[in-house]
Amino acid sequence: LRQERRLRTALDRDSFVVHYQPRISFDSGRVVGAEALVRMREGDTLIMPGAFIRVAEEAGLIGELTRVVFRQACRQAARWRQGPLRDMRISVNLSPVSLQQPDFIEEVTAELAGFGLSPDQFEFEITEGVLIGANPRIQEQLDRLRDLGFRLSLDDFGTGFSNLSYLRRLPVDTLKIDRSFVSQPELDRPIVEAIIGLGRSLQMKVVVEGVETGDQESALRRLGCHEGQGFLYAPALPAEALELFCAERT
Ligand code: G
Ligand code: G
Ligand code: MN
Ligand code: NA
Repeated sequence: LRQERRLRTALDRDSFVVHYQPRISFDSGRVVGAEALVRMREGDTLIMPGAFIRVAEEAGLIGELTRVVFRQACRQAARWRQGPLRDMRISVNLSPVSLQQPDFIEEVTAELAGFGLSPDQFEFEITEGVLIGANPRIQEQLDRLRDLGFRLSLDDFGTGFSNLSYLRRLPVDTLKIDRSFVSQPELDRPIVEAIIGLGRSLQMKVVVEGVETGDQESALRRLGCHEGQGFLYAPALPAEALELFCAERT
């Protein structure tokens, strides 16, 4: 309950900041996108999402939090639109709870329109867990998002026991291999190879999270991953720091 009150207060005071972790193409070495990762500001400290996302879901506040994050991401995309980062695609994490909210799609399309942005500048990351129940409502919402032009990715892939026949019917573009197979403690080659094979045979892009060393990067590239994210490149950064990071890499 105390956690819930902190969250409520933070929402009332608009105390959330979004940081952006770059996603790198293994082909070109360039930044092709960034994942929006929310932090809660309390005084001088930034609280990481692991400490409050679950609370938000349980307290019925995740819809509001997602709205706050998506709005900040839109504001940022609209700024980046004007300069060298104009092609940056922003990935926003979606809780399965948001997908079940009836007006969710109307809200995001209205928000985009308000900023003059188009859906193809955004990707939604959905955790593999949404596949467990093969929920027709979720499938329908994902189809609608895809039809509107949003990209969709399955996050934390490999940890959620997904129903593979259901995976085939989902309008998902990208698999994000969970970082636990990459760097904790080392590359789990058989699992990573299997996921890459699955993704490629379903014509999906395969992105790997948690890339921490150059050796991991070369191995992953050889195995056929398309893009990577991780501390080898950068942690999640404030928007201005991401701009500098991109400027230094090109
Ligand atoms: O920022 P950090 O690396 O600690 O993120 C941990 C996890 O928190 C991420 O893997 C992601 O799943 C989740 N997360 C971060 N930001 C958001 C958000 O805006 N919405 C939701 N639903 N989850 C988020
Ligand atoms: O959406 P997701 O839960 O996967 O969010 C990414 C999380 O992974 C964030 O909490 C981020 O801080 C963390 N992370 C990002 N890159 C790395 C990395 O290279 N190594 C490790 N250990 N964690 C990472
Ligand atoms: Mn994610
Ligand atoms: Na993940």
